[in-house]
Amino acid sequence: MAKYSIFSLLRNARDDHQNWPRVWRSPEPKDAYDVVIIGGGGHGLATAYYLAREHGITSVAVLEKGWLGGGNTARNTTIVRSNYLWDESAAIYDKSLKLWEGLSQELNFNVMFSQRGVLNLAHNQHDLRDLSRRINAIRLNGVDSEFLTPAEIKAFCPILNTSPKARYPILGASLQRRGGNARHDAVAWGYARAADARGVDIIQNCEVTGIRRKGRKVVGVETTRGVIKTGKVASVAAGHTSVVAAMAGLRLPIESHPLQALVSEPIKPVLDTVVMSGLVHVYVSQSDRGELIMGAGIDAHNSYAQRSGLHTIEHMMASIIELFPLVSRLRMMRQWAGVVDICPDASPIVGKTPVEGFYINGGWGTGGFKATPGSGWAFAYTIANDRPHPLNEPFALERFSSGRLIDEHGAAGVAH
Ligand code: FAD
Ligand code: PYC
Repeated sequence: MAKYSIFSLLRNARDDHQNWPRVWRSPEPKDAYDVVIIGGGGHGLATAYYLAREHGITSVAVLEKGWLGGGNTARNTTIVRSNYLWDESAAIYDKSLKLWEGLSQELNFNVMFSQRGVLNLAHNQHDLRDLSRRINAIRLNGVDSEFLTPAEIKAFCPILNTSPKARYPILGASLQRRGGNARHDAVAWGYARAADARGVDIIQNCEVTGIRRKGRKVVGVETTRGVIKTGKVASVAAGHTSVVAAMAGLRLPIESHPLQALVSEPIKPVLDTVVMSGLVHVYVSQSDRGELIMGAGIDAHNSYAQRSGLHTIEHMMASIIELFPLVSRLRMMRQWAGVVDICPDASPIVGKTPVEGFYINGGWGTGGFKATPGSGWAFAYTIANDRPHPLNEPFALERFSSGRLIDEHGAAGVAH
């Protein structure tokens, strides 16, 4: 792995970025691999890394139809937290949060993980009751969560409008101090570099167009760069989970929707936490560049178009100004969308499928960025051992026939 000193950084800067070493190789696809991963987002790359790191499986190809992290990994608003309601969710999201806490060191790549806290606001009695139920459930699972009064909220986040005269007054909030943000691209790049260094082939501009089966068993994939033989295919294709599953002959209980976000022009630091309000229906944090990053709910219609719309700007602006009057003076700079795959219970599908050798990791909906390390870690175990890890066992596809659903619509809060 390349080592960088301050001198090499200065020399490279003077070279106008010429002669920089490649951070990962760009190999031609081989004829066969032990494992083929479809999708070079954070989850796919993390899966490849942990396959190599934890299980010694290095004959792995990550096939990405576009560029690394160009999907939802690069389109999300980077909120990381583990304040979920049910035990199964707490276990996998908090495993992920613990991995986030050591990720920059683990990958030797600064993923800019910042534990600035995540506030969830309550605006009425119903919100308050729901909040206290959640705080208790979360703490029973050993995950940090605390209640803040309006005065404590004002001290923690002074620019919030905590006036009792507000149209939607803030009556309290839950705070997860260990939550926060990370730099989305860096997560993809860090995992890519570390996986590549362990021998994983990362192949961009290579779309999987078909999955070859012999009876009930997977034997390979068809791609825009030829056929690749393999006994194990792992789909990690957020936004297109159902499309890829259909190639293996499976129909999934997933709906795909656009989810939009936008950023303001950069301003001086004013917000050093993440604020979410399910009722006023907006969430916001400030990036290191100074932009306010905002989002709200999914578009109601199903679509594979990554297109944004005027109605969302209007909705988000009305909501954000209710909470933060100072935003009324700000100009908005960029708006975009990603396509999110949502299961009926708003929890993901991570595990084996009825097709031998075909594994699915998808349906993370609006909240999978935070799960990237934990999801990759558990999924790699599942692929390596051909059986689920206890962390992802509850998230099996069979739950939609057994009825053991894990309803986390409430934890998505703003986004659904
Ligand atoms: P992706 O990064 O989308 O990777 C999947 C890859 O598969 C893509 O690069 C795609 O090109 C590739 N692919 C698809 N089909 C094929 C094929 N046939 N062949 C080859 N490659 C293929 N989550 C949070 O936790 N916190 C947030 O604050 C948050 N905010 C969000 C805001 C927005 C606007 C959006 C859209 C999502 C947000 N999410 C958030 C959700 C989060 O982004 C996703 O759950 C997560 O990034 C999914 O990661 P991934 O690696 O699975 O997906
Ligand atoms: O999961 O925290 C989240 C989230 C916020 C916005 C979109 N997803």
